[in-house]
Amino acid sequence: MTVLVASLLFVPAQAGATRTSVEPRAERYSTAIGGESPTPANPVAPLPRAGISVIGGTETPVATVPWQVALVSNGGGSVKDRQFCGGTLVAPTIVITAAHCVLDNGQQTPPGTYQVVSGRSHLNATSQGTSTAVVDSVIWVDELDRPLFEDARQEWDVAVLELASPAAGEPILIAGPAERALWATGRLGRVSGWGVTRSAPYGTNQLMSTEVALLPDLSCRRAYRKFGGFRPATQLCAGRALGGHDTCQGDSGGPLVAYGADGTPRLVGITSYGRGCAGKYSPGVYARVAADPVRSAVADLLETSQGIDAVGDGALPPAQLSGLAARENAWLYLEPDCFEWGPCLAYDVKWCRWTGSGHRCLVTENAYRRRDGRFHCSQQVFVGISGDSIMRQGVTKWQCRRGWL
Ligand code: 4AZ
Repeated sequence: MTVLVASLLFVPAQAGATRTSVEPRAERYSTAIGGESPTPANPVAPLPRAGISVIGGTETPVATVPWQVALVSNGGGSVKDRQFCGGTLVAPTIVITAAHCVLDNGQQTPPGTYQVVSGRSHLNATSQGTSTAVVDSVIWVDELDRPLFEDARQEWDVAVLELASPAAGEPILIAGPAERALWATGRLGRVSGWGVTRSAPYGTNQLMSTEVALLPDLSCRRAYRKFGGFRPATQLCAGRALGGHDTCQGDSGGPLVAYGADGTPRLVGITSYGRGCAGKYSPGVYARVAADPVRSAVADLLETSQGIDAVGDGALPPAQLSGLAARENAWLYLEPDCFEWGPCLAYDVKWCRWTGSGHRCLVTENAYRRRDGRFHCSQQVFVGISGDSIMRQGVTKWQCRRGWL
């Protein structure tokens, strides 16, 4: 096995960066000091949680998302029962997943204790696809060899696995620097996995997927203020305003993918964590894999150690937002009002209509006034959307206070 502990230089200090003063270093399991740790029978066994439910997904053949893989613990029992995380193929023998999927008490789980299952829609259909051994794993650490991923902060939730032989399926590229428009705020991404659904509290046998909107940092800053905080340097916010569609336990490590105008897929996020799953005003958190510092760290590792270019170039975004994206954009525009005017009680998109140049949506909002806690007003707002631009025709806070209904 090649010995490589790459020292990675990266673009420092984005706004909100908290730990980017350290120089992240890729640390391989095979060369990590103290890398040998006792092997738990099931390193990241999914536990059911109250009130969670991926939610809103549909059954998706792996051919639709052929980069999707499952991480499965070695041992007895069904494959489905041993699946603990998702992952994404970025080259035939390279998988990107979440750091928390391969960490146990701050130590990397020995790669010999789990396998990567690829090319398979139904986990228990063992005649489909391939099960491949993992020969090495890489996470990022600080100068004292401490993982940059910590439970309390959930930053740098990224790991790279090296497979013993090529997986089944089709690798995907990470969105490149010139492809930022593909995953601009308000665009949609597809998430997929075998994690928890409303009707399957321990995850599903069949691969599922759904669409989520790529949200501004503000949406997660607000949602995670009292829940560990949101750190946009390495985290990306995505979900649905009204909930109902989301990743959940067991989907971690899997892909968040944006699509170009011609359907070109690009990896933009890694499923990381959330405050429950699919709740209203409670988006999911993804590792921000298509922006620095994470993208350069991953790209440099793959370039240096494998000679692989895992970063895309030249994919253009769709010319228009879809109807679903329009509905989510309506919320993006109104979210600050809904929470700043008082606790947001109710928000709904009544309809969105295509006007020929964009969408026009009718939205209702209700809020309590902070000072007296009384129900204050209900307003209706029109939001017109054309491509990436959004304009609002509606009432102001002051009109609302004067009793406009
Ligand atoms: C989890 O526990 C998890 N809704 C993953 C994603 C989300 C929540 C929880 C996002 O693995």
